[in-house]
Amino acid sequence: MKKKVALITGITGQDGAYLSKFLLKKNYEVHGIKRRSSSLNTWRIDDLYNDPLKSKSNFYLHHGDMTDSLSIEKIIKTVKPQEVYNLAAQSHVQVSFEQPEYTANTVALGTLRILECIKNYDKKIKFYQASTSELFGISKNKFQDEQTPFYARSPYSAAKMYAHWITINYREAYNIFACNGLLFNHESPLRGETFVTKKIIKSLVKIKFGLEKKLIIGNLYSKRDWGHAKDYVKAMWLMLQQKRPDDYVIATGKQYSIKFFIEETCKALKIKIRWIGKGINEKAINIENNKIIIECNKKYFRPTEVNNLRGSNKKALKKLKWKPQYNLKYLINDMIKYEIDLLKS
Ligand code: NAP
Ligand code: F7E
Repeated sequence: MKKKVALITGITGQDGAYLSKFLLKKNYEVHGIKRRSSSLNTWRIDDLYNDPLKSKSNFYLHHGDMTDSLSIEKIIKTVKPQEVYNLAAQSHVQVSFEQPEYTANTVALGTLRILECIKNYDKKIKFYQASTSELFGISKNKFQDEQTPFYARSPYSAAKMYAHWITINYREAYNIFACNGLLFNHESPLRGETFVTKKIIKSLVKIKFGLEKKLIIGNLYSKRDWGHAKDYVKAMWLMLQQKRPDDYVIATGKQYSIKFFIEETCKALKIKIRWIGKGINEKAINIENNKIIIECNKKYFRPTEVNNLRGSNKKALKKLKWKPQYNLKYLINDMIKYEIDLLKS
């Protein structure tokens, strides 16, 4: 049987790496768009690229950029994919306040560029859009689901809002099989270093081994619904295997604060801490040596924050038969193990 062909934008990112592995296991031919950078940006997928047994003829990379429609068009026409997973983005919420125009260009217009190419070149291509729980912003609902109203709280969220609606519009206007995955935060050992979970784990592991003195953090009290990226890429694929295109919330339904995530990481690393102070002066002391190891800094607070996210995965459970396999404890231990192995090597 002929192999299915998938094209992934953002293949060098966290989700791109997990999705590539997932699709290669399903015997897909996987193509990815990577942007040119002065230093190598393929460390997350080097094992796929270099391993001749797994990927000799199934894994290909192409230079392109979400801001450059010529490159996107050329790649889609050359690769002739049956499925396109649009994961590329300036994906950091705080950075989007510093680079709002670039964020909009990559995230909002980048999505339009791909959809327009699908519309003009081959309307049978199935399209997955990496939508996000950030669209819910300051929701008062205890759980956010597919019916919860949106409220953008950052340039990132506003750009993703455009991408979300243009995906729905191209589905309705041109009958394209286009789906939005409203994914809640998902993490892994391959998470980017400036996202809060990776930052906490990396820093506390180094503190444990005496290689760093302090973790400097922002808002301890925002709450997130954190899952494992391994689970979430499966949901992306499942959306494109359904009879009809639709939009789905992907979440665990559990919610924890940043402070709780720090406490659980400390427990796993056997670092005993005590919190002192309030607000921006809140700190954590290592009970064993009385040293301050965690401090807050205004620098990491956002102009507008999303305080409270918790998703309802009922629709995904029912229609996609998707269920998360990994809990927060597994996630933390998986991330810690990766950092320790990295230090050892
Ligand atoms: P990530 O690790 O930040 O990866 C982003 C990818 O986009 C990287 O491959 C990056 O390339 C690429 N990229 C950035 N700007 C580009 C441009 N102008 N042209 C081409 N490629 C570009 O993000 P992720 O965590 O894997 O997330 C994947 C997608 O899901 C993103 O769209 C994100 O916004 C969305 N999302 C993520 C979460 C989450 O919790 N992880 C939740 C909901 C939605 P470089 O490697 O060169 O930087
Ligand atoms: O922040 C707080 C921060 O940057 C989580 C992206 O993948 O998920 C991600 O966006 C929370 C926020 O992720 C620090 O204020 C405290 O409340 O890890 P984050 P995010 O903003 O939720 C969504 C679903 C996406 O779509 C995005 O692409 O943690 N926080 N102290 C901090 N955050 C960071 N980064 N650094 C801190 O020092």
